Amino acid sequence: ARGDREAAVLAGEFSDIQARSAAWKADGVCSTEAGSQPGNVRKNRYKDVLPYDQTRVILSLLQEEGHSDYINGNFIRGADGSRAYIATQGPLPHTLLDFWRLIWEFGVKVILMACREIENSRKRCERYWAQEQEPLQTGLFCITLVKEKPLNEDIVLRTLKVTFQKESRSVYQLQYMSWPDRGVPSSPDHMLAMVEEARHLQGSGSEPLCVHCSAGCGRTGVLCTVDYVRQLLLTQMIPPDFSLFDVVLEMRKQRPAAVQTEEQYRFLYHTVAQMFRSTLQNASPLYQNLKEVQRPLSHSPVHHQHPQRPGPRARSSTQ
Ligand code: PTR
Ligand code: PTR
Repeated sequence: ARGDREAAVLAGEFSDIQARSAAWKADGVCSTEAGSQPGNVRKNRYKDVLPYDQTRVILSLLQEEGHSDYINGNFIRGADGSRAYIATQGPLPHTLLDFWRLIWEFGVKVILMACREIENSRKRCERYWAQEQEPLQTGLFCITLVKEKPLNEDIVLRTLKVTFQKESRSVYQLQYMSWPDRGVPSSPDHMLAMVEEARHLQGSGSEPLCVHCSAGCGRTGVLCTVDYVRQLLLTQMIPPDFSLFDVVLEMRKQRPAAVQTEEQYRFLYHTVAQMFRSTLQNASPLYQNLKEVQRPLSHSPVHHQHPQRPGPRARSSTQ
């Protein structure tokens, strides 16, 4: 019965999130002008997933050479308020160059990829990385594969060398191979390992992580949220009124459909609960105050007090 209640609460929260996202679009808080411009329409993988103007990534590199500033991607703020993530779609054949302009311009060191090139017999992402003996050239960028190895059964780690105008940089790519779109990974552990490895590779740099799947929404939103909460836990910055609901809502305000399905929201809830538990198990005295915030992970205990709740109509979907 507890599980049923929990599922009902999470379903209610998720439908609130969807109602709020829809309202932001309707009243222009989140607009999608740039993505609808005639020259940009064909750069969107899915015509119903356009980046919000308010947070969209604007490219300047190579603009003078006549390339546009547009890519279907959004900045998402991290736990410390900085531009911690770039959430973007899996590149198309004709946006490969834009993708590498983005990686280069924003100094991205680590790319997290949560889809495969082909899923359900449909192309989901153009291969933008190189294979052994097969460098990839796009515009002035040359990409070679330095190393490829499994991180665990679900994840591959590639080390790429990217050269642009005589300068070379290493870029790491972690690809989650078995996470169905609209679905969830089979367990949180490998995904958590992916996020940990990404942060390890990132080192002390403050460049954004580039996170993408096919649309750059559902799975991408899950990964960004997990990393966000991990950073909160690591820096011991869990706010007293922490709620997953608020974190996901913030993601949604910055990238359309971030965390796309109720199942993904439920999965996140359990993953985050697990992260809190293991933090507490390894608790140093400094973490003791976290015991206070472990319970109200879900927003519902203070449902009626939230100042920005949608009206009772949205809430009644919980019943
Ligand atoms: N129009 C597409 C759809 O059929 O749902 C857009 C879409 C595709 C949205 C995949 C999300 C998708 O999942 P993800 O963001 O995890 O790639
Ligand atoms: N085409 C997909 C779907 O309908 O499920 C993807 C999608 C979902 C696109 C939701 C946009 C969405 O908007 P919102 O952010 O309001 O949920």
